[in-house]
Amino acid sequence: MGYTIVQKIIKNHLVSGEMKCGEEIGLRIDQTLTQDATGTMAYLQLEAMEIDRVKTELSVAYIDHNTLQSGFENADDHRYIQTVARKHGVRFSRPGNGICHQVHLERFGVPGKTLIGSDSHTPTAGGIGMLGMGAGGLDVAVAMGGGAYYITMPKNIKVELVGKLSDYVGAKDVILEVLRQLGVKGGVGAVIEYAGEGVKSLSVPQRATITNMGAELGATSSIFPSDEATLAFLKAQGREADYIPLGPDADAVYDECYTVDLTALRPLAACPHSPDNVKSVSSLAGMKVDQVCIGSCTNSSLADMLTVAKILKGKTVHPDTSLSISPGSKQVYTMLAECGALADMIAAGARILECACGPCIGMGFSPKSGGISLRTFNRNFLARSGTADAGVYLVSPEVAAASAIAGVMVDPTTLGKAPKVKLPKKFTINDNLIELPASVEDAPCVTVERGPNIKPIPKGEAPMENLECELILKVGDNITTDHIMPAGAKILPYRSNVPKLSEYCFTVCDKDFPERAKAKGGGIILGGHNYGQGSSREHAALVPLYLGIKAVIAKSFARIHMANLINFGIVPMTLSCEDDYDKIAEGEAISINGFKEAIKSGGELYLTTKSGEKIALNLSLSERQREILLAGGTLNYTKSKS
Ligand code: MIC
Ligand code: SF4
Repeated sequence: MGYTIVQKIIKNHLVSGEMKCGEEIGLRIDQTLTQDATGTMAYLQLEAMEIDRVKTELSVAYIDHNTLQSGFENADDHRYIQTVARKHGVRFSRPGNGICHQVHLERFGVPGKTLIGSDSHTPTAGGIGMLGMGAGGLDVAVAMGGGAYYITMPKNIKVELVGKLSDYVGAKDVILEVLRQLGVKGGVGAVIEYAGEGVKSLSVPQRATITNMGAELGATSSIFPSDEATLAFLKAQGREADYIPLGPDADAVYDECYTVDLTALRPLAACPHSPDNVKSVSSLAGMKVDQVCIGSCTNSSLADMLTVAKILKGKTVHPDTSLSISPGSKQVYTMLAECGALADMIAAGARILECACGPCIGMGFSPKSGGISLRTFNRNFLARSGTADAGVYLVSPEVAAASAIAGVMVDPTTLGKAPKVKLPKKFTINDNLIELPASVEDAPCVTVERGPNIKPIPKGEAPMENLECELILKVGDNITTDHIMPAGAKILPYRSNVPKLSEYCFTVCDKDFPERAKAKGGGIILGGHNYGQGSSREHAALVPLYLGIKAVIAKSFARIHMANLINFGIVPMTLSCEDDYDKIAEGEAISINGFKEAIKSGGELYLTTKSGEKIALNLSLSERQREILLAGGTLNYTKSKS
């Protein structure tokens, strides 16, 4: 039996476990990336593990999320990351160089290699045939130290692309269609491989838009073959030496197969508040639009930006609509300026932002009360934009630009012939904002600078023999990490300050939660399906840990969040019978006898409510994960092993 693309990469990087679907496997990691909102924690943990120099082929620290700097906090964190990177052998991508995933694709991604990043959209690298996976900062720190990265051996989903995209239909519409078909849980436990004749017609940045938003399917990763389009992209980046051809074997077997007919596809939009709430743009046409934001790691490539510039050229943004544009990288920004497209955007009235995440993570540009915002981004979770009652629609750059001019949602296929953009064969290459680390000899002389914003990381504790506490919060399905630990301009500056962050924990769902958790000394949380979907932020585990949360019971967990809970010693358990969810009420006192023993032995586990109801729980964990929980988290575990 032949191998799929991902199976080939896994086979070449396997350090432990068997390639059997559902089994835990350990992978050698070639490259890592961090961004600043998760990076401080990752490097604090690297230091705590006493790793002097990273052992990967390449590790890069990006500054792209917290660039508003409305106080000293972000600048403190940036300086810490810069100096710690310099000392420990990590390249540093300075603020202004662009969004981690876009820059990594342009300058560092290599087909056939493995990459983990402390950001859930690391699978963007799958656009270049690289196995990119989002991970918690602690897992990235372990990988920087040469340790393996552990995942569950995924199943393989094939998405066959047939035909060719029509005018005004883009890569965003392809992934929105996949989201429509599979839903936000459809990729859990799986990798998505794109195949079929339609692949050829898609450029690497288009492919990267699709693999980027594979994160919204809950997939472990998404990947395209490495072919002529990959070679052309690498050539344009002056990196053809990194090219290898890579595709599945002819007899590769997939667990599930889906088809997307590119020719039949029409512009789509993900409606509030979930990326899989997909409708046709034509059905929404005419809806008043208050704001349009173009950019993010999903749609900020040169081709996307040039298309937008062509649509805007000679026009003016509607008076009732505000348009922001953030190019994805310094390379894109520079090339837009060089060819004059930037002038067309400015002339049309676009508000040009720096090349960073910006509005995507609520760093400015929040919509008005009850406003409608069209965004070329990847997430439209409740309150993520910074305005809790705003409605965010995720659309392609074509829909976004056309709607910004009209002031209402426009189906661009009604506008006649689409503008054609021609990409240069060679891109402008200038890596002057990527700082190389100090040499091994000079590294000991580098002083790591720590500002007052950087507070110690809370420590996990070994589990109690028996657990007696309160069910302190009960939430529903698809709770995102933006619910658990919101981001945005007011909160993001405290990513290195867990005590301060804790004041905002779960406030999207329940504004009294932080106070209640503090007063009661913590407890247990009960969730529905796909608990913890979305970002890789380990703060969604660290902050509950700080508030005394000992365990989370859910119908099912999202992959990265479950790994983060275990890393910090919070025990993730599932309900053996989903209907039991209704039998436990918030505020109820509960007990779990033999809690520690069950973690040790893997035996059965029962929760007893005060009213005497007995509820069966599952702890489906690997031996390694049990040991981590018994040690009170990965830091303690790693120390005990060394
Ligand atoms: C996101 O898009 O939600 C983020 C912000 O990039 C997160 C990381 C973070 O919370 O810092 C992610 O996707 O992992
Ligand atoms: Fe940044 Fe948004 Fe991409 Fe997250 S999804 S990395 S916030 S641009």
